[in-house]
Amino acid sequence: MQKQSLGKSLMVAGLTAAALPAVAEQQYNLAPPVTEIARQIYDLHTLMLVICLVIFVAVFGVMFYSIYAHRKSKGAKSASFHESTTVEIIWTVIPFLIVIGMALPATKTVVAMKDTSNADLTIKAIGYQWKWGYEYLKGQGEGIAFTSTLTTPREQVRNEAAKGENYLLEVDNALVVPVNKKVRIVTTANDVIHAWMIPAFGVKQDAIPGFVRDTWFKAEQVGTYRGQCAELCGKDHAFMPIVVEVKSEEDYAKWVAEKQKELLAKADDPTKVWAAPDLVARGEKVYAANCAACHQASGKGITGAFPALDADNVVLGDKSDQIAILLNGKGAGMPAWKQLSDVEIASVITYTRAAWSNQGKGKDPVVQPADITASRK
Ligand code: HEC
Ligand SMILES: [Cu+2]
Repeated sequence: MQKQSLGKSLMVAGLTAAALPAVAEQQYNLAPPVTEIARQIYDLHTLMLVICLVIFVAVFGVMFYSIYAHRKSKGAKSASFHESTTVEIIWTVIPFLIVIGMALPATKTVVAMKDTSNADLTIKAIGYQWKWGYEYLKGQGEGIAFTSTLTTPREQVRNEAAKGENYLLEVDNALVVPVNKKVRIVTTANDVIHAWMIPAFGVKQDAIPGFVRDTWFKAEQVGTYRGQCAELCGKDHAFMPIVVEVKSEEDYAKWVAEKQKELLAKADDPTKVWAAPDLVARGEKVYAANCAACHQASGKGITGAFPALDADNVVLGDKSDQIAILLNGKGAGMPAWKQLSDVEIASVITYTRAAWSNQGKGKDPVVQPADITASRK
């Protein structure tokens, strides 16, 4: 198949090249397939084209031959086969066979496209005006969520700057998936209908508000693949591309680990000012995991071994004293907890100040992560 530059042909047609991306290769043929389904679509496309071409040549060949060879000036007399049953049967049966011959393989592929069972990884793709949101629902990377927004600068759009290589096909956070794994994409939308399309995967699925649709792909090659929203969705329809990075299994695992760490850190932003109920809720978990073994869930401790934190002077006193004990430990029995994050320490302190009979009695009822950060120095 030829790869002719669209830019070149438009220039021949008298259009200026300035309106076109300078580098991006534009071609007539389908994108080179990277999945089994895309390959089947590609082959079907070629098969149909060849069938159409053969029919075209046969029909027009016979027609032009007849016009030429049996022309009136040569004294041709027209044959008369009006109402010939044989001819009518032939021109009914042959097209019927052709249609069946085309429909059978096409149906097989369509059925395979719809089979989203036994996926290794399930990702929800949410269409927004005008960006994509991704949530890893099931499989390796579960819990990861982010949005993916166009990064092409507007100057390039307004022709105030030269267009980059991936003009309008680049995003801040690409969807990352492992190679050779069946990835199920569940689509939905937040506002209007969008569509999730990656031509190289042979995937195009509408994302409809209030509905859930799905599709799948199994990319066979590591690389970066690009697509666009394929349903007219408003003024920035052309500005919400889709970028998928297919990584080796190892690199994917690395990416997942990094992403999960990042998300944890973000959830625990120590510079954020937390609402008291959030700190208490978080602190309750930290307490159960780290403190209850000695100080007991009731906060009453064990007489002679572990002091009660319920109605305890330190817990009801200045926050700085309690922070110091948590960071440095106390005596022989109370270990230092400096390995906990600032958010964890602040929340567990806030929890002890709000739990049991301590509620509303102490001096500093809420301790923020920033207090811990300051005390560590
Ligand atoms: C291994 C047992 C143990 C664990 C676990 C433990 N503590 Fe303690 N804690 C102690 C002991 C023992 C003391 C008393 C130390 C002393 O008086 O010298 C103490 C003292 C304290 C005090 C000071 C109480 C006072 O009256 O002086 C606070 C506050 C405290 N712990 C909070 C916590 C918190 C919060 C956690 C969880 C992050 C925790 N402790 C985990 C054993 C433990
Ligand atoms: Cu859209």
